[in-house]
Amino acid sequence: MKITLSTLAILTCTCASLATTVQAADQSKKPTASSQGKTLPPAPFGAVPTDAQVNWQRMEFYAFVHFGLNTWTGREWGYGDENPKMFNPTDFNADKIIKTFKQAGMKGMIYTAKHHDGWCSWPTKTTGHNITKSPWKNGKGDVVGEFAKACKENGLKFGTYLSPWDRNNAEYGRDGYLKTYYGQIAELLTNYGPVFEIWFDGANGGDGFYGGARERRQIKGDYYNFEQIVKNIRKLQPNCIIWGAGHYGDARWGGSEKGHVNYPHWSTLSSTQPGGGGTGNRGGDRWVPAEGDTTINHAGWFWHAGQASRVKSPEQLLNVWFDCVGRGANLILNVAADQTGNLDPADVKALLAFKELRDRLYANDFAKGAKATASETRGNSAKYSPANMVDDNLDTYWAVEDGNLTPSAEIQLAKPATFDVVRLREQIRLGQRVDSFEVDAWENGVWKTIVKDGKTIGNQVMVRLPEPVTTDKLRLRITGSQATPCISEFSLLRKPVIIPQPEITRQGDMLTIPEKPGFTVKYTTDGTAPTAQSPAYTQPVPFAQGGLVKACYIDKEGNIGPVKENRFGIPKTGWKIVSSTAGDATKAIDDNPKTFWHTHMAQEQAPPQSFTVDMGKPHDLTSFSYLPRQDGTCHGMTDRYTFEVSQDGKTWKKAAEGEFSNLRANPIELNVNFSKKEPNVRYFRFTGTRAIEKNHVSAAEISVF
Ligand code: FUL
Ligand code: CA
Repeated sequence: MKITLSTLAILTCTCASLATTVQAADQSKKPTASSQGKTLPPAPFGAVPTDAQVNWQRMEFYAFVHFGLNTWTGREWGYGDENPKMFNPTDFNADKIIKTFKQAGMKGMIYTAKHHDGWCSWPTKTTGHNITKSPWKNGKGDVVGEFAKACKENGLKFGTYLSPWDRNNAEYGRDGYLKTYYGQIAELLTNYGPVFEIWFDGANGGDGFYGGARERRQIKGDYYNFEQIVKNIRKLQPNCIIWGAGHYGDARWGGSEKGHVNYPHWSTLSSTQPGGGGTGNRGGDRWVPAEGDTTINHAGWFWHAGQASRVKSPEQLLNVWFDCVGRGANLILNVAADQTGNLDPADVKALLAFKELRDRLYANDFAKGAKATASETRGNSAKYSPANMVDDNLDTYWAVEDGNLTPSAEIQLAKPATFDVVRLREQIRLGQRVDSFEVDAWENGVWKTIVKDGKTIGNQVMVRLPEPVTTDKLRLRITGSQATPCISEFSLLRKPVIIPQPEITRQGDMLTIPEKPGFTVKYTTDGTAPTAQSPAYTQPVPFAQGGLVKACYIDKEGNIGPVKENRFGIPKTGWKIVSSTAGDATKAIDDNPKTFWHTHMAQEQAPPQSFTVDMGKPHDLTSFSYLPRQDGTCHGMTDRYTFEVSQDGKTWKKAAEGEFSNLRANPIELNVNFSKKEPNVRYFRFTGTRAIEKNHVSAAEISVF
């Protein structure tokens, strides 16, 4: 990765108009880097981004769309034997979806052209398991093409996800598949115009259909030959950001499927130090910035029936924003399309409310245009003036002499401002340099430190203050850096005041919604949206049946906050464990997500392990759910299960069996719909038949609906 002449030209552009705000630096000091009377910019430090990476990091926010056969089966990972005939959206309109993304401030979208199930959503020549076999548009459809076109027409960038793991392909795990896979990459990068990013998912190998073999296939680390894949992509689309791809890609995973990235945060990775993923490696030799990925809906990556009750609140999304974009990473937010081919209205509502919160956050940068002075200015030159930090221009920056690793600068605002977010940005074209910083506010005639122990800055850092601060003068102190710091931006923002969204919990037969000072709580149990006229919550509410509960806070002015929906299963009061093969199964039916049933690591407690429940009375059931343990480990999480039902505890019937997918990366509650309603069920038996880690079985909660 090299810094090009054109980027240097941008970096050294003259900002003469800003010269008046520069305080005279120490005249006795000689610029360390000058040539024929001109002050040279600081030399790049360590790994630096390519132009394509800089442009990509400036996008900040784009959509992920998971849409394929799983949308019809309700699975998160298809096995590979799904019938392409299922794919038949009644009302798919790419333009409408992309317009929503645009309205939400997203700069692009990435579509799952092929997920792990191997079904290709474009008319590929590489496999018959594709959209030409689907009834949609009489086999003439091309979802990739429609999304690419809609992106182009609406000014968004188009990207694609192409799962390396292919549970359909008979040759998967052998040489034969590689040719197919390379062919798919080539088709996607040749036939659909510019692709801004291609995603190579890390979930690889395991059991699958594999052309009918129905077996487990493990692959070795270098099976796909990503070095070669990357070379091929560079030829086809040199500006395409390659996500993942072992040690050869341009961008890395943020480290969780919650969208968060860690702090301190480095955009660099080291070829010699393994790990680093979430935080990156300080002083790493490759510029590989992070992308935080998450879904707007707790139900998973694909659309699932009834998921409206699991959408994230605008406030939760804003917190993701701070923990991702606010740490210098990009955010890819999944908004899945449903069986009609539309986005879920509940998701869209949250997405647009989230946009409004960001608009309010960015409405005023109180530091913009402030008078800036510094302990030192490189070459005493306007090009490196501290005023460049408050000019709302990412290309200009404040710099000091080489060797000065701990400079400071002050900004004087025209009038006092109240803010609770401090944002700083480095000129990343010159590498990531700063190790630590602090920020002081001038309050009552003294400096008060408002940001203590700030660590990395990099592409950007947004520090949320515990309380709003009011002042008209601030000081930035860089307290440690690897090379002379180059600071592009220093901003002061105010978080929007948000009406929170309530949490609704159930213990036994009673619903609880926390009350908040300054708000009334309104709720409904009949499926309608709560309004000012709905019942007010003042004490736990009896709720003996399962079903939908909705609640919201209303402030003193009558503003209604975001509505929280919860879908509760059949109440667990009176349930009894009839038998269990091992462990304390009451922990899986105690309505407490923190406690969990588990068997032990002993031969006789290895999967399959099961427990049987007597619900005390009969219910008509349509689905059940499995909540994996929530304590941060995957031990005993069961990725294969059977679920049996009985009316009398003697005659049993299998109501469902299958796979829980993606538990390791995204351990959420997974719902399984029965193929038909099971009437008068009084007993059920859950069996975990395989564990993803350690040879025993665990479950935090089993619920029925
Ligand atoms: C994961 C996959 O296994 C999930 O299904 C999803 O596509 C997510 C974005 O990446 O690793
Ligand atoms: Ca529990």
